[in-house]
Parts: sequence; C-alpha cells; structure tokens
Amino acid sequence: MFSIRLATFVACSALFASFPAFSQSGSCLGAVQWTAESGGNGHYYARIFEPMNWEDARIRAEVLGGHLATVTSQAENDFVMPLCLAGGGPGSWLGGKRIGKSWTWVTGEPWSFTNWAPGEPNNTNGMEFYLLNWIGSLQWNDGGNNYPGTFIVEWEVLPTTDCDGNGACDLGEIIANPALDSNLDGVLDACQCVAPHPNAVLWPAASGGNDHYYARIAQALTWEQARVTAQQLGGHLATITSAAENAFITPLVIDGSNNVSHLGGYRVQNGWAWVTGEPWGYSNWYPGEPNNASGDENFLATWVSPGTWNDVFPSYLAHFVVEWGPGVHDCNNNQICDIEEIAANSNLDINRDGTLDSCQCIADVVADGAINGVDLARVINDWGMASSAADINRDGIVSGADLALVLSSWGPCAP
Ligand code: MAN
Ligand code: CA
Repeated sequence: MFSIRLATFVACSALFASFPAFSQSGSCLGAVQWTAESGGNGHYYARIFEPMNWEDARIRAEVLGGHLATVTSQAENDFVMPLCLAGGGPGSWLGGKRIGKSWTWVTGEPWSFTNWAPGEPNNTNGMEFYLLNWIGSLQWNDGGNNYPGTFIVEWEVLPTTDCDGNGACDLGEIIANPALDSNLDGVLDACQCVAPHPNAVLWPAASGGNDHYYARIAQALTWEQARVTAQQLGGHLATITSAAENAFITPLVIDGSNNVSHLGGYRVQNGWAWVTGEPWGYSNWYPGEPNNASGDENFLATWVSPGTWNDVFPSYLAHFVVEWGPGVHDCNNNQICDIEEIAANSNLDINRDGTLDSCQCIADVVADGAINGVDLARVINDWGMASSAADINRDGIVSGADLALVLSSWGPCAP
C-alpha cells in the first residue's frame, strides 16, 4: 500500500510534517500550495492526468472543487507553468478562454498578464479559443477545444474530505488515480453506488421498468463467450420477457452496422429458455424466424431490424446485451448500493423483489398512489388467499402481517 507514489500525494496528517511546503494541517498532497511564505497566494494547484478537451476539463476542475488555473502574474506564472510539464505527456489546459477578440479567465479575474509563446495566439483555422502551455514549454499557446490535454486545477481552499476513512484525502486519491472516480462526480466510487458498467442504463421502476441496468457491450463474441463475459461483468445476458423490456433495450442494440446483439435465450428440446430460468413467454421473432437455418442455430440474438429476434449458430460473432439487477443501484441515495443494504438486513426488502421497500409503495395493493381504504378492503376481501396482490410481503398468504403493513403506511405514496 505504501509507495513512493503515495508519498507524492497523501498526507492528511502523518506525512504532513515532512513536507513544509504544505502549510495547512489536514490538507491533501497531490496538490501543491503556493505558500504565503514564498510570496504566494496560498492557493493549491495540481496537474490532472485525465486527457480531455478544454470544456470538459473546465467542468472536471469544478467537480473536483476548484477551477482551471488562472495565471495572472509573473510570479504565479513562475509557480504554475512548471506543473504543466511535470510528468511529461500532452499539453496542460489553463483557465483562459477567448471570447470574441478578447481573452478571459474562468474566474472572471481581469486579463492583463500574458506569457504567449512567440507568434501566439495565432488562432489556427479560427478554432483556437483555449489556453494551454506550448507542449514541452513554459509559455502559452491557444489550442482547439478537441485537443486531449491534461489540465491544471487551482483551489483557493482544498477539499479535505476522506469519505472512505482511509486516512488519505479523497481529492489526493483521485489526483493520483483518476480511475477511483469512474463516474467523474468528484466522489470516490468506494463511497457510493456506481452503475455496474460505464455504458449501463437504468430502466427505472418509476417509469414502469424493473430497476435493472442494461448495456450493450461492443465486443464481437460467440454467444457462449458473451454469456461468460456477462457473468464476469457481474450480470447476465439480457432476458427480455415483455414488449416493454424489448422496447427499452431496442435503442441499445442499434450499433451502426447490423444491430445484432446476443441475448440470454437458448434453444431447448421443446422451445426456448432464458439463462436466468425465467419462464419463456414473450418473443418478437423476425418474420420467418427462428428457422434453425444451419441446424445448430441454438442461440438468441437481436436481428437486423431493431427490436426483432433471430436464432443464430454457435460461432456467430456479435455484440451482446448485459442485464444487471435488481438492486444494483442506490434508490434511496444513501451511498450504499441497495443490494448491499438488503443483504445486510432482509427486512428492508420485505416483499423480496430486490428493491428497497422504502423506495416503493408496497402496501398500495391496488396501485392508486395511496395506501387507503381500498387497499384495506382488498386485504380483508382476500384474507387467507395464497395468490393475491394483497399478499404484500409475499409470504404466501394474505394475513395479519399484510394488514399491519397497510395500517402502518397509511397515506399517500411518496412521490
Ligand atoms: C440468414 C437467415 C437467418 C440465419 C442467418 C445466419 O440471415 O437464414 O435465419 O440465422 O442467415 O447467418
Ligand atoms: Ca435464423
């Protein structure tokens, strides 16, 4: 765990004493302070090695609690510009932007000091509106937005949260390893519930979905390889059991070529089955399919006309749709994945549907948006029945436990 690299960025407290430049107790290394003792403004600066365009870097800097560095004096220039080079790599964006004919700083500070390289700013092709160092140089250049630069962030006050309690400031951890903030929200992934895959989209219960996530993985694999890969990603090949679910995934399978993606269906003796064991019911075969064209078309894929399905042979290479859930997300926004909360306390999901009951209105038996006399009447009417919507806790019988759930949550469902 402890490494040379650690020494370059972490020192919420312990290492602090050995770095006199870092004059603020509780500060994070990785950002260097231009100290008052050395004639500075007390601000902190760091070069972020996440190549991106200027507009994205501007947002990223703000998400990290600072702003793209503004270099408004010779002294600040002398402190900041070497950071643009340290560690090599591409040029480093700074917080200057051309608006019309004039240059501005992202903070609104007046534009006066400049340090342009000879011949700059030259606005090549009329598209260079953004400030960065000339690659390998301490002087300035104007660049086009789409250049994948590193960037310099400046903080007046350094955020010092340590959300995972590991003694290392979160900001310092992210500066050292941007992958620790994969969803780019400025919070360590370790402290929140992040989507299971960068491409994953949620089909929210609130809009009639199942709270599962889906992603098309753009890797051409056989169905069997795709099945295994989906598992390795923590999910399974998507199982499409309703027209609504098929409609939800259809935009995901449009891939700019043939729109074929493996799904989690496979041929069994008397028909088809899903990898999850869910019953086979809904299907949406392309006209004439499944035709078992080669005698071994035992696997399900979406077909050329988006939304339709085909049976394909074992060596057919295609992208594939992975499904995750339920409960991989964080419906109550408490930074703990719902699935973990439920695993720790099964009472939080009394109807065992994989979603926290607190995010649903489980006692709204007739689904009219409130828990009221209609639901109560339904419980009493179905008393003792084995299979009824009034069996709120899904224990196999409509009983006093269900009645208690109605009474204890009486009133309108939360929005
Ligand atoms: C054609 C049709 C399909 C078959 C594929 C296999 O498109 O016969 O039914 O699955 O070829 O590539
Ligand atoms: Ca076929």
